[in-house]
Amino acid sequence: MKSFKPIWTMLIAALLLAAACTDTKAKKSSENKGAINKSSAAEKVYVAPGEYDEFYAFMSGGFSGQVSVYGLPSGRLLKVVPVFSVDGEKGYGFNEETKPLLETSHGFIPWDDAHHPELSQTNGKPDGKYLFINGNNTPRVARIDLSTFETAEIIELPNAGGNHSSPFTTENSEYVVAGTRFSVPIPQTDMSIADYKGKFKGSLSFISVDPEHGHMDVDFQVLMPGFDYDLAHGGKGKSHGWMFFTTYNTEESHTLKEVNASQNDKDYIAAINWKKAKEYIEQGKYKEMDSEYLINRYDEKKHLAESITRKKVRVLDPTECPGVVYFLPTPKSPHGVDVDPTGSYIIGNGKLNANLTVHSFDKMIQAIENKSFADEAYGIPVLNFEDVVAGTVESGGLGPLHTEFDGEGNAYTTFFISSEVVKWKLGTWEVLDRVPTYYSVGHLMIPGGDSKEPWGKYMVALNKITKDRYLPTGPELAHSAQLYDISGDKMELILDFPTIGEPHYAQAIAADIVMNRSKKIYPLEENEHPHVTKSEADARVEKNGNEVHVYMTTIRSHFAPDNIEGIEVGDKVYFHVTNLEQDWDVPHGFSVLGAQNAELLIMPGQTETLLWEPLKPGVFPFYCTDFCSALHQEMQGYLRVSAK
Ligand code: CUK
Ligand code: CUA
Repeated sequence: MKSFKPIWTMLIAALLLAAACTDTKAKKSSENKGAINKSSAAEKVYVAPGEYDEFYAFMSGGFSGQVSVYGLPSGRLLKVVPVFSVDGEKGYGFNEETKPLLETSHGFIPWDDAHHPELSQTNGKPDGKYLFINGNNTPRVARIDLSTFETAEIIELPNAGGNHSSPFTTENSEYVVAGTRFSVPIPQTDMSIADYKGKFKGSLSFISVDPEHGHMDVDFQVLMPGFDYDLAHGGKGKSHGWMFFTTYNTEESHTLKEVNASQNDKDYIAAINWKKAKEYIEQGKYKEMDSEYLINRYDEKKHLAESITRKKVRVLDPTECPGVVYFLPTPKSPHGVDVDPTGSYIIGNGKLNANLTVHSFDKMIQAIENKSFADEAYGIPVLNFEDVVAGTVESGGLGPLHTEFDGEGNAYTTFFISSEVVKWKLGTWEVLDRVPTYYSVGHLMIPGGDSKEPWGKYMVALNKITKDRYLPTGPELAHSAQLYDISGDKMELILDFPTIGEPHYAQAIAADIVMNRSKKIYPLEENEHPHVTKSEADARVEKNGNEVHVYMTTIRSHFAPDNIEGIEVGDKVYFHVTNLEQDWDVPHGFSVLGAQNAELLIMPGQTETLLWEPLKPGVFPFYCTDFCSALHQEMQGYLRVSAK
């Protein structure tokens, strides 16, 4: 209990200060707007009409459950990819093909809180194949295929109470990790919340990614003490084979009323030797636990998602598997944990601290070899802080959260409370530069900035609060991204642009890597959808009791069939619409008056299904909802519904 009061007072002071800072900054911003060299900034972000951006940036949508895709440096919004949300624009979560993606062991859940996008990697570099993103609430990890920019898979996590420290990847995406946010009873059981301490548990999931198809599955979990697990990042280079997670609430408090969760002066960074864990798995030193979870995969040939139910998961107990987990004491509720491009330094940002703690991977290995342990926590060795710390950055800021790297030996850290980004030097720990952000920056992103070979050049601050930066839009304002040129010694703010939802984290990659993999059409001859119609001659209506299947085709600019009769009130009508086009950028849409399920948006060569249940007799029009040609407005038809 020693530091209970001071920490609590400090927390309040910090929050008050945050409010004060935001207020003064808000007033200052209009003055500050003049401080920007407008013509030089404009030139740096200007992408001439018809030209492409240099980078793709992928931003999490937070509580929107989506990912948004921007071009950098222009800040132009290119696409919104629905992941954990339904999206009427694309029919995602409404058509029969994508509904299974949102199934969980708790039923159909068309929402989640998406925090961290992470690009798949090859040799420690983003390879442009996939983008992973976590669902924080009902613990899930999604994989977006970057050849189609569509959600290809969503896996649920067993034995987890939320999923925040996720989905960070190893050097070759051998694993994508997911640490529980909250500890819960594992296995789940009905018990008193007050008995949390010592009884609740955490889990860290190691999700394997099949190199050929990208298919995910939970390879194994490491069962952990009942702390909260906040963020993670993979080792690289010399530290490849390790994964680092921050923890907080090592007091195992179940209520904030007593503010117990910030009582300890130091929490831990958990260092997991996953290569060693894998050896234990191969030796069979795991327990198989009953725990149900779903894997929902979209099959690109069948144009259809299917759910697979798993009933068991392999679990490692670190007390029975020595060498897998070590705790590195880290001051003041570490939030972000980031590993520099050489893999030598592990940076833990204690969010209630002003200084940054940098641990040395080499020193950590040395201490482990010397068996120089300070203590243990639930049978897990705790290293001596002095044995592992490489340095401290005296930042002069408040509320450090996240760090990224430019590949030139510099690190950039966000400070949420003092609303700024601080640039500092790895190895000497000296502060080189600082810039204000508007306001309350959370994560920041440098293209490739958490990989072995950052592209550098730009830094994007992802801000929670916009205040006076844009035209007001009622009580709710868009969150905001700010683009800084970091190619010189001084960071230079060059652009503000609004984001969709809360941009917790982002990733960016050189545009050509993704462009070269981007799909233009789905070949019609490869379409294996169970209800495909490959030519207009095969278009037809099949009625079986009260189930009607309409095998429909679209091509500029008509539907076949376009007059449908014989439907009765109470029927279930499935429109299986195949887009016969084989040209890039010619989707067709489909909807019908009274459709209970949004619309379809069908890509060239694809089949999608809309379920419609007519409730009234009459004649109902349907039409194409997506502009496709000069005759788009004529692309329509009629359905006749008779009383039963
Ligand atoms: S968290 Cu949002 S500022 Cu969910 Cu990555 Cu740190
Ligand atoms: Cu087809 Cu508009």
